Amino acid sequence: NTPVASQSTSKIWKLMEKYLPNSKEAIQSSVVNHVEYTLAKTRFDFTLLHCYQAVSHSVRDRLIEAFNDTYQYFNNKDVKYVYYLSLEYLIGRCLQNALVNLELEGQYKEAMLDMGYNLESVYEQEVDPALGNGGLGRLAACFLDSMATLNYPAWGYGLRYSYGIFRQQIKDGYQVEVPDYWLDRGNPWEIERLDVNYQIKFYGSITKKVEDGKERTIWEGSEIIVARAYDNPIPGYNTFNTINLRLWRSLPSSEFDFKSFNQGDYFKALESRQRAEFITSVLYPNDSTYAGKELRLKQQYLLVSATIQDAIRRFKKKRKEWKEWPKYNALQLNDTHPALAIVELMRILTDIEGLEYEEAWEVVYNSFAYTNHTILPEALEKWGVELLGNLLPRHLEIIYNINHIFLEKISRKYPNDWRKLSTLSLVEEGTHKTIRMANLSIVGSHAVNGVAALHSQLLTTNLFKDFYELRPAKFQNKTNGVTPRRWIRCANPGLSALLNDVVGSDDWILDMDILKNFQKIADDPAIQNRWMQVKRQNKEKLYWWVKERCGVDLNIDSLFDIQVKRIHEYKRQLMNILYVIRRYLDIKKTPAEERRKLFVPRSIMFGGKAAPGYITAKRIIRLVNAVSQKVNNDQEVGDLLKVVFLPNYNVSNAQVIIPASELSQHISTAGLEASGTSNMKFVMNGCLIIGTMDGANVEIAEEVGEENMFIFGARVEQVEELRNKMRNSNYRDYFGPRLTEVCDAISSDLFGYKYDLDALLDTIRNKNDYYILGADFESYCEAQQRVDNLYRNKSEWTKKSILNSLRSGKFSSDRTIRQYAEEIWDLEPCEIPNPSKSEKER
Ligand code: OAK
Repeated sequence: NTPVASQSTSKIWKLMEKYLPNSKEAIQSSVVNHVEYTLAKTRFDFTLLHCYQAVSHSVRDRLIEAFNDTYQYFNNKDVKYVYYLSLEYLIGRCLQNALVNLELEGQYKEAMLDMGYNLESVYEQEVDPALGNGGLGRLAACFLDSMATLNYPAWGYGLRYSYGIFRQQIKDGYQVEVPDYWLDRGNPWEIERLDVNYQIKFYGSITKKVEDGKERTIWEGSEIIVARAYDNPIPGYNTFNTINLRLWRSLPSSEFDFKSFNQGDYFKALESRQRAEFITSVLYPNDSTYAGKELRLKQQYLLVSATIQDAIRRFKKKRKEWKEWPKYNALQLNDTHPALAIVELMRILTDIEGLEYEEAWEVVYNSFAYTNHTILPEALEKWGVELLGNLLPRHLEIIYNINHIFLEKISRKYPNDWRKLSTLSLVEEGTHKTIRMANLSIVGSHAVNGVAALHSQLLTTNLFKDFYELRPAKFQNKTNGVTPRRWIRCANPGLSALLNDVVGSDDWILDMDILKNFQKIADDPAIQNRWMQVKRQNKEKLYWWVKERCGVDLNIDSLFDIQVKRIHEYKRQLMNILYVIRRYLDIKKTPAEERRKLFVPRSIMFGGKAAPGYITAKRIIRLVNAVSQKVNNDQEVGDLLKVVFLPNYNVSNAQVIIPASELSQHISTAGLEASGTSNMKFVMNGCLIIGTMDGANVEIAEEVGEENMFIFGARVEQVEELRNKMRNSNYRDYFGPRLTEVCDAISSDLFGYKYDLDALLDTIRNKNDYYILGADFESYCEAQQRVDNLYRNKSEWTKKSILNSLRSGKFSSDRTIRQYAEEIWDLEPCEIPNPSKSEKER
């Protein structure tokens, strides 16, 4: 890092002070230049893929200008940063999003059309970076968009997995997982930072040394690898601010194999280099379940250690006192996955920087905050002490230390309360002793939040009750949100144009709450008509998508009824498909001439991935496909009922599916879905929800009005009692005849696959029906009847659709991020001056 001589610096500054112009000609020449000089393709022969790559590079050039200026400006202003730490980011495709946020989509569309390319086909060339499982990863991506848009000084930190979540194929009705090597055509968006590398240590031993009467601990790792930074610019909308998502990739370090090379074992040395690269190779494909594998712990520590080192390097450049750290840094833990960051910062402060334990704790405690994303017990991370102590011996020691000091305080406050002591402890005793990462996260953070009002309340009354009683002020709620840029502006251009006309500007993109002022349009027949036209166009797009991928011909006039999310028992896709069968049996029982009077034609679609080892979830997919095969080929039923499984649900497919949907299902057992975020996307896009009073559905009902949703099922307070009732009775008694008949039909082999499907049904027939499908089924059927009744009245349906959309303002992630910034991070926005329009229009 040799400084450049000041004279040449000013020369360079002169050369760099001009920004890329945005005229059609300038865009075209930058694209063509990239075809020739970046891709080394001839102008006379380049494919659509090359076109996508060149266009992306030309957009990236613009992002880089803004990105470098942004952090330079933040640095000059000496601002406080938030560091968002997450093992997952589901950012989705970048090109359209970047163009929309830079407000250049129109210019690029025209420039490309002039060169003979349709920009939408160019978009389709992009792979969807899928470095996450589901809700938690997508939330992180929405948050980055809002942090950039609202000009917050922020950094996202994560891992650059070579393989994202698997691609889901359906073969003979079963899910098949195909590896997602998403980088095989390169990634024009990322910037590899050859000069940003940090050493990461594993294993080894600790020694204690006494220096000047003070004990010092030295941890010597026996395996050393390197984490290298890959930067991904995240542009804000309607601002020049562009922030960074920094993803780490593991690489071998020269120190790592020094020994083996010296011992002359060449192949062994190469093997160990490959092991280092393997760490960031694969994303663990489990959603809300804990795997407990050493490789996963290595991933977590790599993220944590590299990020903390990076943050410290930045902090030290300003040479501030350690006690000033919390004034300049907020660290947000996206669930417990990066919780070791608390311990890593403690280790560096005490072992390396020489701070006293209490001083270090002040620094750590006041900068960290933790978000919980689930109360499912199977998701709670608990690392075995042997595993943790072997991989990170010093970290385990520090955890014991934190726990010791914490429990001492507890026993002073609650003498002889052994129950409290054992529930609050960071250590779970037993034959297999473990470290509870949630307890560590709570103890080490000054703020803890849930992701919807109901969820946050359940944290304080159930899962974290004792912690809440200890420090109630620490516990907060931050209801999730989603970005209207990707989920309306990009995904639903028709609706965006309509909203622009209604509002008279596109101000709603930054302020969704203003839509509330236009509720009177919901009754306007002309608007209703246009609203229906937009929905129909979106349905047509999905129609072709389904025809091409599933070979099913849907009736565009049928009600598009959709449930897309990870497949999980608590989300109750099983209840949905059992109802589909109920409907099928009812149609078959009805005389042909009465069928159309009694049943609204429906196209019921399911989509979502099952974790590869989750057998019950895979059987649910098998059942959906078995029903689909039977029903879709039944001539008698025709277009009254179609059932489709939409393969490989991901962000880019969601952008087609959500705007086309009319009814969407969010039907988890009350209390089990922390928030849900697709429910918000559906509502924004004018979709009606059939759902339980769970997660953010409760707040959606508050905003849009219960009369504009189809709410059913047991409330949270009733669930336990229903479970107890069922435990002592035969399933035939509490299922009732309608659900029993459905189960009997499946067991009679009506749909084939008897072995798998009986095993699936046994999860509700003989395993106590933990998710209370049996108890909620009748109320679900009634809600479905209300759906049919309303859909017959197009105008009433459309009115509710409009109101859903106009009242969804609360669920913009802009609102959520403002709350985090003000109530947890204590963070001020910092907007960089926008280079003048005249400069850019040259
Ligand atoms: C994933 C792994 C471990 C723990 C939680 C998750 C997760 O994805 N949780 C989901 O987070 C979303 C964002 O907060 C919520 O909307 C979902 O309800 C929740 O299941």
